Amino acid sequence: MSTTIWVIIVLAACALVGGVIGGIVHARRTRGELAPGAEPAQIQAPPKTPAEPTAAPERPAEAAEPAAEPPAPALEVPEAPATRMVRLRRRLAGSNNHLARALAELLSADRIDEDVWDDFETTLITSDLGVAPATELVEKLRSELAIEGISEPARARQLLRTELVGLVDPNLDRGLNLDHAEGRPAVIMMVGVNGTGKTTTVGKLGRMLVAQGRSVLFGAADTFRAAAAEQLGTWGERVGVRTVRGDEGADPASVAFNAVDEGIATGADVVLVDTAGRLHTKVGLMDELGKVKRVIEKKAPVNEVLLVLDATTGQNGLAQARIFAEVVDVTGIVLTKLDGSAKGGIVVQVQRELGVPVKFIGLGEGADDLAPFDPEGFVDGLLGE
Ligand SMILES: Nc1nc2c(ncn2[C@@H]2O[C@H](COP(=O)(O)OP(=O)(O)OP(=O)(O)O)[C@@H](O)[C@H]2O)c(=O)[nH]1
Ligand SMILES: [Mg+2]
Repeated sequence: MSTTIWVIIVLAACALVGGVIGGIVHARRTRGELAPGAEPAQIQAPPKTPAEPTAAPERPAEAAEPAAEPPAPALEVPEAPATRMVRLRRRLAGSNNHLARALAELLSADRIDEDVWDDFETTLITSDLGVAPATELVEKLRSELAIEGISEPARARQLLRTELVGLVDPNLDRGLNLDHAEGRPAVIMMVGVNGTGKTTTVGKLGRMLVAQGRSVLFGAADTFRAAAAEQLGTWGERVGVRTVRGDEGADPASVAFNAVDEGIATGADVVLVDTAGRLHTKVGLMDELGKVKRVIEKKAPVNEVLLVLDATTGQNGLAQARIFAEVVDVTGIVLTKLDGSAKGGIVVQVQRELGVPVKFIGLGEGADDLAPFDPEGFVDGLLGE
């Protein structure tokens, strides 16, 4: 073969190899594995710590394998309270910002006439503040602004903020009562209609309490569906809490009793009892709830009965609240799904109706999406900062 032919073959081979390598690099770049110009040796695994905890179930700590095996995944670390509040307040502002917008419109109007005030009052009413409080608030704001003149938007905003904080009532005691006698755990029951977020709230609250260094036990007193105890058990594994369960269809009161009994035996600080969702109109189911509470009280006093209300259900939540309060002496409210609702005003109505404070708000499905209720932070969230 002539030298020329050999040269052609070698060049063709080089081109082929070069093309293949180029193709591979291109493919990896388009998959995001390689930064332009990066050497393969510099490829790094994506960070393993997501910004927000994910719902992936994890194994409980006691199920860890012997030392030779890879270590069991660490329990999720709860988000620090400060960053949690900043993140949640932003989320609240995101879903409730029509109040902030209405205020901005009010203040930017050339002339605040009857129509402008009416629109503003309507916004307050549609955020579930209730007709009477909304009317009172508008009257107050009108007269104060008339005295002071509307020229200063910041002052008007300040006035509205003060009035709203007053309506939400900063003087109510919103602390979770965790007092308990030596050798007997504090008991907290979660009650409410179907799907409001009871089980999720037990999980989130358990995580908060564990982060405070308390020993916690879950009681799965929702025995209607096997899946309910499974769901709570998964939360328990995720936050490092044992879940006491019964068989499907077992008497919920006896499961609650057993959970508190185990809490006594193990010296737990808190037992959180999840109950099945029930329509407030079903008398038999409401009686059953009363029985669960009475049976627990044979072992230890119930510190708190938290009524879990879905903020998106609006006025219906008030009817539920009234009936649950009659049956089980509700001591606090957890208002969930405020992240998806522009109806933050329901806080005011439900507190007025029951005379018990909103103690926690749910702002998402994540494990850290529960916040102790703080009137000033809440109003700032509503008004947008
Ligand atoms: N966006 C949002 N979703 C929530 C919140 N709290 C709970 N959820 C979701 O609401 C749905 C129902 O939650 P669960 O905790 O199962 O409700 P439950 O009250 O235990 O339901 P039942 O036991 O069937 O009565 C789930 O998809 C939750 O992830 C919240 O604050 N925000
Ligand atoms: Mg449930």
